Amino acid sequence: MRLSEASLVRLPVLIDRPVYDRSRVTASIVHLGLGAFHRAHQALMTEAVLNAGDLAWGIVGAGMQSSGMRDALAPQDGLYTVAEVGADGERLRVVGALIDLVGGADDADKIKLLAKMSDASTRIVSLTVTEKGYYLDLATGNLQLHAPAIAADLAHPAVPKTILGLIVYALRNRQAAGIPPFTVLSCDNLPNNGKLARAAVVAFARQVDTDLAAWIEAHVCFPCTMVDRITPATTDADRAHINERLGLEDAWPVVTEQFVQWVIEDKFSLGRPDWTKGGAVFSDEIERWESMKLRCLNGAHSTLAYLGQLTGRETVAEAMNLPLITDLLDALWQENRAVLQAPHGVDPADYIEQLKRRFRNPALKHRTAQIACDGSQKLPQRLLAPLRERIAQHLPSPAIATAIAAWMHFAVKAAHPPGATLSDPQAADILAQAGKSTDPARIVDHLLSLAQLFGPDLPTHAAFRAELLGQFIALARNPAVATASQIVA
Ligand code: CS2
Repeated sequence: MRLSEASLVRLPVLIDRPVYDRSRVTASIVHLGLGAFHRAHQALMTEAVLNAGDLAWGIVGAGMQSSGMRDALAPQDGLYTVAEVGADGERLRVVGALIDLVGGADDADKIKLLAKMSDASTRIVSLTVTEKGYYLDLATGNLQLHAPAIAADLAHPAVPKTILGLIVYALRNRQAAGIPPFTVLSCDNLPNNGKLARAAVVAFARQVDTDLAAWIEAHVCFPCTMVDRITPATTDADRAHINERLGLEDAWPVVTEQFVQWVIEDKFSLGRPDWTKGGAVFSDEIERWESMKLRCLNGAHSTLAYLGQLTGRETVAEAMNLPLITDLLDALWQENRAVLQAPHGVDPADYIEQLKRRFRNPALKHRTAQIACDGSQKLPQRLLAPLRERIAQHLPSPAIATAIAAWMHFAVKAAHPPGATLSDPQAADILAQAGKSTDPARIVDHLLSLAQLFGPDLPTHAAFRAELLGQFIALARNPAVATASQIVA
């Protein structure tokens, strides 16, 4: 029997479920990018608000790419299970915060979504669309005006498909109807995510109507947030195990760790839920929280993912058993700490010890291949930002250089033999550069020439280039690391 409102009574008593009347909840948050992460993080914090009796904050969840999530959850009345797992067991809860679901990529879905966003009932539009969903050139901060999806949204305002088109056209409808704007809440792993979201939205709006762009700049709030919860893609084994415990069928449960953190800048124009009920923190120190998390957690994750891929480690926990990787992570954290401004009250040493425990979580099957995706979108804020700060202080960065070299080997392996794929929005450019030569110095120079990734400064920095090349060659010669056999090192 399927999990649903009607079947909730059959759940084993120890499994948490909504304690509020879902039919009385108002749908005032539209969430774009309905994946596992949102459901394990912001939706769960919102569930705590609803459970505490404030029914003004239900979520309408929208998948941006496909209707898969809606098709899985609609027959369940939007209900789904979160399994929080750790070495000492697991806790299951059924979450009711998603009170409506709007489709996928079809025109009809997007028209419905635009209408809901334009409606006065929508007070917050939150986002988890990954780095590439903002269509920003991360090296320059410019909007990718020529990206086909952006060009299509500028040409077809009635059926926008990107977050930028949806937000700008919904705000235009609201402005025309005299409805105040919603707050745009970015929950993606980008530094100053609210500021980047604002820059992308305003740049898109300028192409539509400069008055509208000015109105957005003057009236729309874009709070910054730091989000953290390691949430791998759900596997069939997860599904089978959870369904057995539920005694009901949940088509798309979420498995996540026990740790959760959400730090939010308190800047909302139409009110907000009291997410502190779920453990969130409102703070003015977002930049420090974000950069510590992006560099220490995500930077280590990417390092571990590329080296894990090169050493045949399928999961993060497996990679944490390899001294080659853990030694490198220790060195990487040292390099980060030298330029880190931690939030007040946080001891970076404790934070890093906690990260090690989280990465070793034996109950999470977090695939290195998943984290290795979209490197071009992740390296700038995770590895290149601390690198640039160290360069400015004339400090060498062998660990960061090794991490970048590991990404380069990962790209070269994907380019040999030609025809292989790389999951990255810039795959074509990366593979073209990675496949041009078999000589280490040339490979490093070709890949460094990717200006959207490395900017104008890094390729011309002789000391950094030498450090990177040295680490690239060292990895090619390391017998534990399987690099492309074509490389003549
Ligand atoms: C990971 C993140 O896939 C990735 O790039 O580094 O999704 C990471 O698990 C989360 O940011 C943890 O909060």
